[in-house]
Amino acid sequence: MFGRILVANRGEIALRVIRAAHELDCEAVVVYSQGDAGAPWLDAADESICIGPAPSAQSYLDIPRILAAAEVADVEAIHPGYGFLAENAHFAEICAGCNIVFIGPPAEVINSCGDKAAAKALAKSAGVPVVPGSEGAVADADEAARIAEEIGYPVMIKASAGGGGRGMRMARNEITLRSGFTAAQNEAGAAFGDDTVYVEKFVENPRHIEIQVLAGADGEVVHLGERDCSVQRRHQKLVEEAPSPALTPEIREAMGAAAVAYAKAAGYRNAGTVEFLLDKDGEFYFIELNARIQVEHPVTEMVTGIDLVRWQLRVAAGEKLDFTQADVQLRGHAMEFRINAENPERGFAPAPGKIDHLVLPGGRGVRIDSHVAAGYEIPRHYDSMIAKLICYGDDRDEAMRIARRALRELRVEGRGIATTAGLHQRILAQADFVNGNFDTSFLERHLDV
Ligand code: MV4
Repeated sequence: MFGRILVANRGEIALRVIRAAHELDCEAVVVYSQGDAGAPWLDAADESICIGPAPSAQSYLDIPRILAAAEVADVEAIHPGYGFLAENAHFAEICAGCNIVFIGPPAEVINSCGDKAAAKALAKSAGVPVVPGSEGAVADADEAARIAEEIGYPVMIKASAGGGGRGMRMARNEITLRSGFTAAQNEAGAAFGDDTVYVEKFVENPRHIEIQVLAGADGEVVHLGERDCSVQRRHQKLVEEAPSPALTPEIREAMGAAAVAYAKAAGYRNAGTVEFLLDKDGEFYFIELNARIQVEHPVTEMVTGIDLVRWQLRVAAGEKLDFTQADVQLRGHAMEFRINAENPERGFAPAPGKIDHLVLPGGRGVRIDSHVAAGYEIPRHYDSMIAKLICYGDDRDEAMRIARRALRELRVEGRGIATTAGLHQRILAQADFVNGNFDTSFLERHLDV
C-alpha cells in the first residue's frame, strides 16, 4: 500500500478518500483553494496545501499547481475524486509521466471511454446491447436523416465527447433532426472542442440504471449490482438506490454480465460505472462507462459490504481482487438522498450561506457522508451538495421508513440557506415513488407537488 497520497478534490469526497486512506494506514495530503481555507475536512488530512484562488480553473482544475503540490508533499499517488480532473486523460498521463500513480484507470482507457461513439462500437462488438443507430460518427445532416429514416423517429443526436446529457438533441421529424444536428454539433464543438456526433433511436422515458464494476490489477472484473438513479432533474441526480425496484434477478444478471463484458473489452482497471437505459419492456441498452468513483457509490457499499474507495487504493497499488463474482452477495436495500444547498421552489437556484444550526441525523440504518459543520460558510464557487444521507434497511420499505425519520431530524439552518431535504420528504410521500413506479420523467411530472 502507498505510504502517502494526495487528494485532488474538496468536500465530502475529499473526506471520503482521506478516511479510506487512514483505514489503510496511508497518509493523506489534501489540496485546497483559498475559497476552502479553514474548511472542516482539511483537519482530517495529515497535511493540507493551498494551491490557488477559489475559481476551480486556478485551483482544482489546474494541473501544474496540483502536480507542484504532489511534488512538495512527496506523495506516491493522487486520488482525483469525482468531477474536476477525475476523467481527464491528459492529467492521468501527466501523473504517470511524473511517476505518480493516478488512482483510476489508465489514461488510454479514460480516453477510449470518453469517446461515446467509439465506446458504443466496442460495446456492440463485445455483445453488449446498444441502442439501434449509426455505426459510429455521423458526418452530416443528410446522413443523419438517412439513418433516422431507417431506424424510425424519434431519434437522439448525441455528442461523442458528451455524456451526462450535454450535447444531446431529440428529434421527432426530419425538420427538427436537421436543426438539432447543427445545434448538437455546434454545442459539442464549443463545449468539448470536438463536434463529432452520432444518432440513435430515442428511448421514451427510460429508467437510468447503472452497474458498479471493479477491476483488479490483472484486469479481472466483478460487478457489484446496480443502482437506480432515475430520480433526477436535468441530469442532476437527487435520489439513488440499490437494488432497483425495476430489475428482476434475470435482468440484473444479464446487465451485470454485460457491464463486465464491456469493462473487460475496454481493458478497464479500478472502479467504474457502466450506465444503461432500461425501457418499459425490460430491454436495456449500454450508454457509457463513467471512469471514476461516483457520488452515489455508498448505496452499493451498503448492499454489498464492499468498500469501493479502499479498493480503488488497493487496485491502484497493484493488488488483485481477493474475491470473485460468486462472493458478491446483495443484502438489504439502500437509498441515497442528496442534500443540496438549493431552493427547489425557485427552480433549484443555489441557496448557500453560513450554517448557524446543524443537526445531522444518526441512529440505526443511517450513514451521512458530509464535510460540513456548524459555523461553516457554504462557498458559492462549487457545487451545492452539502451532505449525502444514505439509509439502509432490510428491504425497501424499511429503508424508506428510516429515511423519513432521518429527514425529520435533519436541520441545516442559516441566512439564505435552503436545501433539498423537504423535497426528499415529499418524494417519500409520493405513491409512485413508494411503489417503485418511476422513471427519468418522475421528478418533472411531480414538480408541482
Ligand atoms: C438517451 C435517452 C433516450 N434515448 N438516449 C442522458 C444522459 C446520458 N448519459 C444519456 N441520456 C439519455 N440518453 C436515447 N437513445 C434519454 C436520456 C436521458 C436520461 C438518461 C439517464 C438519466 C436521465 C435522463 C434524462 C433525460 C434523458
